[in-house]
Amino acid sequence: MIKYILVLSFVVLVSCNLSQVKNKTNTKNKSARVVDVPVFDADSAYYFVKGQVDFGPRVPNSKPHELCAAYLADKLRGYGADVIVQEAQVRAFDNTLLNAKNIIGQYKPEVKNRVLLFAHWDSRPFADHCEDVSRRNEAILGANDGASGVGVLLEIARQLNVKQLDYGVDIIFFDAEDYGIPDHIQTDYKPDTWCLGSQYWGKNPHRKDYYAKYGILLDMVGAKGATFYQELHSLQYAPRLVRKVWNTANKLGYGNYFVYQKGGAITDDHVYVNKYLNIPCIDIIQHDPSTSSSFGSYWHTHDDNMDVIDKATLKAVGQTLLEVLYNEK
Ligand code: AHN
Ligand code: ZN
Repeated sequence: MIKYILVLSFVVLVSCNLSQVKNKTNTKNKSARVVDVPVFDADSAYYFVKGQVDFGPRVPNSKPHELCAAYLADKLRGYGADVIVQEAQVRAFDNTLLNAKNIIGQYKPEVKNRVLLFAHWDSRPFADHCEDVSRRNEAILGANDGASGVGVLLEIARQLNVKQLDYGVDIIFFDAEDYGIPDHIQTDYKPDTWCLGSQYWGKNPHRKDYYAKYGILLDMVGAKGATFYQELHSLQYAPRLVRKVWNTANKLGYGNYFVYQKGGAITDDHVYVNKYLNIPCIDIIQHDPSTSSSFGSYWHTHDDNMDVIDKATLKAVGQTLLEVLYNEK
């Protein structure tokens, strides 16, 4: 009997101690900042990608381009953003005058502390990497190259409207990114023939002295099995932000997408935002070293349609971004 009591009291003692330890860790967790991060809805993002692609190719000076601009501005307005459509006449490599529209959605425009999120919304007027030479002068649908980044950002806009952040956010859809001189016309790479909308905005921001503490560009973020390597300009301009985003993605279990390896140095909209406004920016852009372009086999071809879009990839990028945004002060 005495033996039993001894064993029993030992058990009681140990469990008391255990619950004390448990309580201690609980109090510790309570004192740490616990943030409720919204759940990114990949179905919704997919629907926003399809909404754009359904207009057809969104090439400046075309009807689908005009209709899609109205759709994007309406969506941002519907999700509570203060919208400015910046009209910019820009000169393409072949001297065409493009009526470009940068679509800007501002959250809490009066707040000084800001973060900038951006993507290009135009699609390429050529399919210069298409195997069928006879179709190289046809515009592409750009489901991944263009629409995917915008789709993810529209879903984030929807979330920002549901649960407000304390700081300001700007979502910019840049135009005329993909009008760069085509490879089937000239092989000389002329970086400044790309990113015409962001170059214009960098020199003429929608607000005088515009500044954001950092910027994140999404480009080709919807393809099945996409991998995002750490782009070299991003590492140069904003190495800490690259680390923060990649670490966040890996913590959430998206390590198959966000790879800890260096990618290429890509001329993209973030370069001009860095260059003209000194806002440290990164580019989350697909890198596939097994393809000749490094952007995937469908890049700048007619295969860049809804078939390449995978909700799981949209989710990995969108949830990572929300996690970063809602943990930011
Ligand atoms: C080039 O490297 C030619 N362009 C990268 C920017 C880009 C084009 N993003 C989408 N299409
Ligand atoms: Zn492109």
